[in-house]
Amino acid sequence: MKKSALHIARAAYQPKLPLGLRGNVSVKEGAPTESVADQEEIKKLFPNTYGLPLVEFVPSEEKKEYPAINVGIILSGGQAPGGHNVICGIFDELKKQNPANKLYGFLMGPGGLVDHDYKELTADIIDEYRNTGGFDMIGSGRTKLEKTEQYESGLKIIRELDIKALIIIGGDDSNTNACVLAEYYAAQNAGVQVIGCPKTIDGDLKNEQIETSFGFDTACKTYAEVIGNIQRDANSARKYWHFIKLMGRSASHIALECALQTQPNVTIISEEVEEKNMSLDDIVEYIAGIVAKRAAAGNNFGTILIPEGLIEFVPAIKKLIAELNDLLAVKKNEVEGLSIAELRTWLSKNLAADNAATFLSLPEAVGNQLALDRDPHGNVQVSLIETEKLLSEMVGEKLATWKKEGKYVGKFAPLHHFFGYEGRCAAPSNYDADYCYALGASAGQLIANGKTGYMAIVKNTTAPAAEWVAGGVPITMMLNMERRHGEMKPVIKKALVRLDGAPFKEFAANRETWAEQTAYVYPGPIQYFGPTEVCDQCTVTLRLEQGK
Ligand code: FBP
Repeated sequence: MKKSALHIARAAYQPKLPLGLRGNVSVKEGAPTESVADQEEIKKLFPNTYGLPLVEFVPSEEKKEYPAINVGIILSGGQAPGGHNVICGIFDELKKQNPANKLYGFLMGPGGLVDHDYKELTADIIDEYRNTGGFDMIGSGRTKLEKTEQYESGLKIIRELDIKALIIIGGDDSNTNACVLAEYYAAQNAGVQVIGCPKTIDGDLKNEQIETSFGFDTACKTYAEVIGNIQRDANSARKYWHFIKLMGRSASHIALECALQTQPNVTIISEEVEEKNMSLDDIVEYIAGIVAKRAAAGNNFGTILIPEGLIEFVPAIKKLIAELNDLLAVKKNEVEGLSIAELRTWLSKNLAADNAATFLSLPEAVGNQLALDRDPHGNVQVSLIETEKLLSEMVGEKLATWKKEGKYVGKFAPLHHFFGYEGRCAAPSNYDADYCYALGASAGQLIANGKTGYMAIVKNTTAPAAEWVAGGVPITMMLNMERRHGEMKPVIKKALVRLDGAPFKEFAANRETWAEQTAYVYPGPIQYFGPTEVCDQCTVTLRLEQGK
């Protein structure tokens, strides 16, 4: 691999570890835990992994002897900056425990475990990837681990490679599956531990125990850099309205964080749209109102941030998707093999009247996306829906109507952008490089201490890294029962933007000023070398959430 100068310089960066993971480590165990809701049902479903205590790693005087073990890892789901550092953190921790320990990477996601596709990760491979972005060391995939045959096939290769523990690095769905797998192997007395690790740029895998998911920091900083660049261009040329769709499948954390970092003229937060029961037309009217107001002040330009999951939060569309999910799952046999035109006709007859009307009112391409292409976890592939174009078209139409009515609307020239894949493999910021490395080391310690059904966590990350606190949380503690495809399932509760939370409140207190004035902030590119106030800051979201 030909290396850039940054790649070479960055390889020498030694991620900082919390004090508790630096030397000899001992474990502090808390009281038994409960799931966040539906305790009786979750306890019944996870008899072997329910109620375990929280654990924290603290410095110790005693040097422990660790028997040699083999460990397997899987990268699951969408890429997120810092994944390689999790693997490096696991590798270094395992080698620190016992140089004879071995690490195997299953290739291209959970499918690699099922299909027995793997490679041993040796020091020379690991060193190539220190502090780099991407998941290309072993690749990732979205195969859902949910069937007994898959667990058994996995067990076969686990036995063959004499693997003692499996680490699944993934988002809420993948960690839910890790929990189910941990319970399955525990119930079988298979002697295989399963540990999860919180990954996703979307930032929606967080709760009392998980401060943030890794990759969110770097992805937001990468998007904020280009949004800032666009804003500087907009403010220089003063002739375009930029509609910018941002990744984040369901939650609007990325859009909110980017808004806090760059102060654009408009930011739509899906969770607010749902809460206020806004229709698509309400959103369009809101945006058009700001366009017209700025035009009246001579500003025929601006920036608009749109979360990619917006469409799913417009209440009428959410209701439609819920029925589509159930209907397409229950009537699978009837719809299999239908062409898209036939499926549209079938749906217009089989959906409830109000949902059918919503379905048919949507532009055909959007309706088709909702009815068709789900990922293996059943998610609507919102990254493929061009919400930014849909909204700008509708805003253009609204402004044209207002113009006909005699209202001054100025000139409206929209441009479209989608920032998603551009940020998922960026070289991790110092925050993500350190956070991921510590998560990896923490996962290694959870294994050494015989834990299963746990997720590695690192807390207090708004403080300097030495003061971070590493440990583990039983995954069952984060579960609740939710309806998925017509059935109640135990799942990790997804963290959406809280409208009563400090980040949203900060945004809401300022958005009117940002709409009318041109109050852009230009964050510039992520800095890896330099003063700590430039290089080592966490997200504004995390800082505000922690009242810092
Ligand atoms: P994860 O939830 O697996 O981390 O993926 C997040 C994400 O980047 C979303 O923001 C986006 O909607 C989706 O992945 C895109 O998926 P794909 O990579 O399959 O196109």
